[in-house]
Amino acid sequence: MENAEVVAMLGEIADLLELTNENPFKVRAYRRAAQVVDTLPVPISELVHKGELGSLPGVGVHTAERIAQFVESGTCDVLERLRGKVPPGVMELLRIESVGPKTAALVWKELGLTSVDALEEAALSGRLATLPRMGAKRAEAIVSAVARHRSRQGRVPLHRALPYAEDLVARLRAIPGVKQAIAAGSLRRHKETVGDLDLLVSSTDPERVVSAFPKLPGVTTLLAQGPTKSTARLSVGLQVDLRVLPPESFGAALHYFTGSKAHNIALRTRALHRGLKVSEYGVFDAKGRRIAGEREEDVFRAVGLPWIPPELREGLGELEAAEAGRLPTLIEEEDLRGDLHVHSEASADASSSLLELASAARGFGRSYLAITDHSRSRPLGLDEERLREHLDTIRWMDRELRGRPHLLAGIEVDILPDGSLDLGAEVLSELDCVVASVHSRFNMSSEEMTERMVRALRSGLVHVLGHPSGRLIGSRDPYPYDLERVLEVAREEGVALEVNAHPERLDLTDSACQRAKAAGVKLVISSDSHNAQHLDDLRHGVWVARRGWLEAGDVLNTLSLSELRRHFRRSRRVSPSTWTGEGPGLAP
Ligand code: DGT
Ligand code: CA
Ligand code: CA
Ligand code: ZN
Repeated sequence: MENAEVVAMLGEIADLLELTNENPFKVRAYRRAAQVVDTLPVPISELVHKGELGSLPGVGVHTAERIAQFVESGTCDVLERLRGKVPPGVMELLRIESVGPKTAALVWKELGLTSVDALEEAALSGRLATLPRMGAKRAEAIVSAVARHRSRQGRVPLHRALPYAEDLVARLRAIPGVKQAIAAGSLRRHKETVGDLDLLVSSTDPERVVSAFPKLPGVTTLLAQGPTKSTARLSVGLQVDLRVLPPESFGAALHYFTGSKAHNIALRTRALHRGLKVSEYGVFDAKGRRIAGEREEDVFRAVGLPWIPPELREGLGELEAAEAGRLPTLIEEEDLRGDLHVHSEASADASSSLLELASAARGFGRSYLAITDHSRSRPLGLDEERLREHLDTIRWMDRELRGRPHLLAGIEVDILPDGSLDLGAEVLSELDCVVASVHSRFNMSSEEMTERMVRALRSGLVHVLGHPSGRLIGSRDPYPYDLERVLEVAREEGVALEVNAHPERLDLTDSACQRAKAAGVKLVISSDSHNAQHLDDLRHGVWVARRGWLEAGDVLNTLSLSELRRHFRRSRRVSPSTWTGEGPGLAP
């Protein structure tokens, strides 16, 4: 059992409790427990089996019992009892942006709405607007949120799908006679969300694989089955297409099922011009002889091209680039030398100490780490006085660590609605790394939001614009803003844009990375970790960058610390006397 499943269970109980109007203390207890489990560095099932759940701070006896039950049996009594009280359609309402448990409870109790369709109908007919605290404007917002909800339905964020794909692939590899197994499709292209999993197996005994597949753990419903393929649904809702191929076709199938469809069509057209036919079984010449198929790179070679990384296979010019010898040398995780956006326990929503962060970063091979906690307008955020104390601690810890890794003193400073920064220029100009982000008032017009961001970029104090669009995958759309204008100003000011690697943010997106590069703007890939474990999230940002055709040279945190500091010095205009460019103990 994954910790994420326990987190989801606790969250669902909290939602159900709120919907049924139960004691807010209970609700909070479950939410806090969910947070604790989410940042647990070990599998929760281990703690359950050792009887150590009770030692977790923030998890009460009652909650611990529910968790243990859930880990043992896949469900628990409280969850089942509550599910019996709330129609599933009402829970579905919570997946709509701007509808929380309070609103869902209100429309359910007052108007008897138990489905997304009914909610939309009530909003359109004006019935919704008559409810207390509702009004025409909110009803209108709900109508458009429902439309967005529908358009993304069924797609799963990559990071949620990955563990299931990896688990199934490992189990398929263990079936006797299986030579290779791999997850293809959008997952292999590292798209931010996947529609379904496409698993490929190389075996000379397809029957054995196809009959073993439905019995694998987590596979619940068999939807279709043939001699070499199968489609099933997992208990978590994800659909899986399985294909078994003979070894001589495996490379061709891997290419075909990696897609994308647009890439495949472009490649097939190219092959046709050369008198060749490409299918999932191989590349065939005019006489029907197979000239490639066992290895994927041979498929490309057969049509006169070098192997193209899956992230580029979107039919957006990758064949032309390959033909011209101009494929980018895509950035790799190993190219990243540091992380420039990390929260310590000095942020209310984060939990690791400087030392924990430093040792985890060292374990991941990072040579520097910028500690960027929240500024004063966030709950319990740092004001100037507390920031200065925090700075001293960071500098002290940096000296203690002796470069393993280097700690940079930074901040994630709020960009206030008028575009000013949440802390004074003097303290900001002392910092090694200033990330500026929008965290409030998302509902501005595009013009206002663009102006707000431009003003922050023009401050001469900012190194990095954090999570530029504010979107959360599957739950919050980006606020409207003019990316081209922001890029233009960022280039003029020498400010980098962040690829926030938090797997629910991935902000900038792949295509925005490409536009940033075209506009001459540098990027940084940052984890935005709120816990030491999440420092590992950088790989998600690397995938986005690769899909955006970025090379190591486009990304600032591939630089050594001394190069990075030189770059940051050049880009900052405001330098008070205290700013010498070399903080104490921060020798490059
Ligand atoms: P997804 O599942 O929506 O996230 O996206 P994919 O790319 O994984 O798409 P999927 O699962 O429908 O199919 C897997 C691959 O199979 C797809 O990327 C390319 C290939 N494929 C599927 N249908 C077609 C087709 O009609 N023509 C061609 N040329 N290739 C196809
Ligand atoms: Ca797929
Ligand atoms: Ca599929
Ligand atoms: Zn932030």
